[in-house]
Formats: sequence, C-alpha cells, structure tokens
Amino acid sequence: MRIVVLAGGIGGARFLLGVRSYAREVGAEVTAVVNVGDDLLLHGLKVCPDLDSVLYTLGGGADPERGWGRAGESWTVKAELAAYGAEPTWFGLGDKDLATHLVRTTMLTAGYPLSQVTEAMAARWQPGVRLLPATDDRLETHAVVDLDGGRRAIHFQEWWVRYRADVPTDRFVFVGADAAEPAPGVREAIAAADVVLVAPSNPVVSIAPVLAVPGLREAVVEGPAPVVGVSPIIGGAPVRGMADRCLAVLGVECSAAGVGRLYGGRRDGGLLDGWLVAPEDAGVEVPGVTVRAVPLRMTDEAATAAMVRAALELV
Ligand code: FO1
Repeated sequence: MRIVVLAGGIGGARFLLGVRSYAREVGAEVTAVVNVGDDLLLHGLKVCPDLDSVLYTLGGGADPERGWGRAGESWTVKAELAAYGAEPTWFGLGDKDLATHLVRTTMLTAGYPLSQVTEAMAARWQPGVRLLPATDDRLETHAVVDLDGGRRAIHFQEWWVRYRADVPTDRFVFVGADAAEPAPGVREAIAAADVVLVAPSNPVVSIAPVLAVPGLREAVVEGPAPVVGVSPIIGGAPVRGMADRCLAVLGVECSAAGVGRLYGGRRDGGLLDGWLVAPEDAGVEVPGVTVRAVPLRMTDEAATAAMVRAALELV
C-alpha cells in the first residue's frame, strides 16, 4: 500500500511519526509532501522550517518540546550575531541547526534542487519515509499587514515569530506560487497513492501553500486515491500553534466543521472524501464528506497510528 501525506511542520511531523509506525505495521510505503512556504533566507542561509521539523522529528534529532530545531542545542552563534547587532535577532538559529542550513545552502548554491538536497539530508537522518518538498521553486508565505501606519507584506516567519500574529492582518499571499511546479516525484506519488492523508497541520499556512502549487491540488482531487483529512482543531481550539489566528484572517470559523468545509468535499470540487474529528466534535457535518469521530490527540506514536488506521478504515 502507498500512503501520501500532505504536511506542514510541527503537527505534520508528529503525525508522520504515527503514519510511519502504521506503515511499518502493515508494510506500506509513505511519501510526505511537505510545505516550503515557511522557508526563508537568513544571514545568507536558506532555512526550511517544515522540512527540518519533519527530518529532525522522524530522524530522532528534534527537540521534542520546541518541536523545531535540534535537541541538545546551543546558541553560541546566535549570541555572536546579536553582539554584532545582525538582524534579525528575533529568529533563533541554533549551532547544530546551522550546520543543516550551511549544508543545504551550499548544495542549493551548487545548483542542486531542494528535492535532491532533502534526499541527501535524509541519507543522514533516515526518516523512514520519503520526503518531498511541495515544490523546488521559490514559494514563500507572506502576510499583508497594517504596521506603522501603512500596509505592507512581511515574511510569514516575521508574522509568526516576531509579531506572534499580533498585528492587523489582511491576507496571506504565497509569493511565487503561480510560477511554481510540483517537485519531481510529487505528481507521480499522488497518482500512485492508495490513499492521500491531509495531516493535522495548519490549514491556512501549511496545507494551503502546498495545494497552491499549480497542478498539485488537481493531482490530488483528480487522482484515484481517496483523500482523508485529520482535523487540527479540537473543540474549537488548535491543538498547538496559531491556526485560530490564521483562520480568523480568512474569516473561517475555528472549528472542525469550519476547517472541513474550508477543505471542502471532493464531490463539490473540494479536497476531502473523509474527515476525522475528535470525540468532542462528534456530529460535525461536512457536505459530501464522510465524517468520523476518533481520539485525535497525538500523545504518542501508537495513538497517532490509531488515527491513521481510523482514517484508512473510513475509506
Ligand atoms: N519559532 C519561534 O517561535 N522562534 C524562533 O526563534 C524559531 C527559530 C526557528 C529556527 C529554525 C526552524 O526550522 C524553525 C524555527 N522556528 C522558530 C519555528 C518556525 O517558525 C515554525 O516551525 C514554522 O515555521 C511554523 O510552523
């Protein structure tokens, strides 16, 4: 069996631990199509937060509490950069994490596409699933905000880390999306999939930028595989992160129903055949979508694997 997962960062990484566990149990192959909209150039280095969260988490190198960056990290270089007054100081790059960005930037500068860089890094981390960036092309999520009396676009990371979403926000834009192509292997993986899972990642700034790559959403919706999403919202609140703030920007209700309807039923040109919601949200209805209530707290790999099993039983 072949499973494709559309995923973002921290929530996506945790979910992929369960997908991998389930896949090992049943002998399935897993391909993760990971968001690149969070990526940014910083101190001359290309940082890919979602790919790194997935790589470190599946490779056993992630700091479990933070969810991003490395375990046992040190911040010597960060302090030195701050001593020089090198901006931005609001985005912390750990010393171990820097090696990842140096290797990635060196390979990108040498002309390797991000998908091949990711493959090379997976050789070290052995994530146990195939990791593909949604695209090898530039695609950056920016937030259009009102700041200092004027309206302007800031990089998603500035919105997320520096302002913690606490700034009047008009909309998100996926810069470069219209010229981007699915990374090599993405279309093929989706076409060959027996099921496509939408991880409980942030629907607005993690899943949407994946689906914004021209041809990617179509590959999923027109593909043979049933599509099952997992709600990132339980009882009206995001399990982690700021999906509530992001949904508010779109004017979408922060609920399992709201996100289910945002993705939409495949029958009506949307994405989903199935939608997993938490017991707290039992009874939620999404037109044209089979909804099932199961425990959705990813407390450990077994709990997450049970979610994956429930998703597959649903279709
Ligand atoms: N998040 C923060 O809240 N503060 C940081 O200083 C920070 C640094 C950072 C460095 C590398 C990296 O891969 C991720 C980092 N993140 C940080 C998390 C990042 O903003 C989020 O993981 C995603 O981009 C949003 O899902």
